[in-house]
Amino acid sequence: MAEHDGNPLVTQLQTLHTEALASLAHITDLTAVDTWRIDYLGRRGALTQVMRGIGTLAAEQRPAVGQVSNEVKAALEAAFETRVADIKQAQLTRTLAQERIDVTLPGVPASLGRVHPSTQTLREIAAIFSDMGFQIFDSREVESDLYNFELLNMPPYHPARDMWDTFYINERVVLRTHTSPGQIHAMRLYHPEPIRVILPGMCYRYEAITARHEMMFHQVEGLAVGTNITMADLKGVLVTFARRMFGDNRRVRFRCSHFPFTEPSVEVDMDCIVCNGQGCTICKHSGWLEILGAGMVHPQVLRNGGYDPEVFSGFAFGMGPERITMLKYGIDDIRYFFSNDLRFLEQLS
Ligand code: FA5
Repeated sequence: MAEHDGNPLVTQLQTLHTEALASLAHITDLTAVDTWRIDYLGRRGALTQVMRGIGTLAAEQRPAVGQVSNEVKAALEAAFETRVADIKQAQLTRTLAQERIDVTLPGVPASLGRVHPSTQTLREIAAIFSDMGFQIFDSREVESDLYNFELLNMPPYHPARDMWDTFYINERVVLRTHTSPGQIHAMRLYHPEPIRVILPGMCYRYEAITARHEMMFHQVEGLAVGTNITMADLKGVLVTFARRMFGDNRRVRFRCSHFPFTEPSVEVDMDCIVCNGQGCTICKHSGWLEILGAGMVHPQVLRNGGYDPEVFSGFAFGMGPERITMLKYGIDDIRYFFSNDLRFLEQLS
């Protein structure tokens, strides 16, 4: 460039070159370096401004000054590229130093899905009854008032309806409060053949949630209809169930009760698994824990299902798998089942 000294444009270009390189040397981040590029090399940048002056020179001066300006431009562009590469490299070095991976740290365990405790109990119950010849019958969760109450011997305004606090969809449709309406569906489907089914499923009650009561819980209904079925069959089936579910030495007792759809009706207790019948806080010092409601199918219910009560008889029972799981594993609050707390769910699988 020395041969062009004296031309004011060349001097300007040389000054610009020195200044630009000096300011680039202080830049350490990518945003600032881009601003530098716009300031010096952009369409309205300092170099472009100076280069515009070339047009005003005498024709014979233009090629030489033009060449100088191109050299300055190429030098600044190269300096820019080098600076960007340096900044990126410095950033990478910093990141690598800061985010060093400690390969000796323990890995993050992969969480595996599990079967929900209620489903496990439902499967266990189903396996026990299937060994006794019961098949699974699925019934609907949204029921008519007719099936949930009337055909089970509870006409409108019958006081026994108060036993089941009900979610009404409308005047005639409810969320089933128990699995018993499935009895009528099964009977109407199979009559006059004999029946041996269990009906597992979700039930809903409009009641206050407590440690023993949920609004949404499972039940497993059992129903056997045939000729010569007696209370002894019911007892045999339920004692077998209790011993398979809770252990061979379990004692079971039948207590008088009342359900409008069974006659006679019983509630079935098992000796307390916590204190072995000695009396403790879990069994309220009675030595016994209630496990289900049951009875002989009421003649009117048999009739509603299409069976002649003079020829057919049957037994039915209804149990709550969550309560059974609570008894089996000493769980003191039913709310754990549907609150999705992994600390609870992981303990039971
Ligand atoms: C009934 O629902 C009758 N349908 C059972 C029955 C069937 C009797 C066939 C005779 C013949 P109960 O309301 O007692 O009965 O409920 C039966 C079981 O469901 C209870 O023993 C309990 O284990 C469970 N259960 C009832 N209400 C709740 C609730 N709010 N939360 C959790 N489990 C419940």
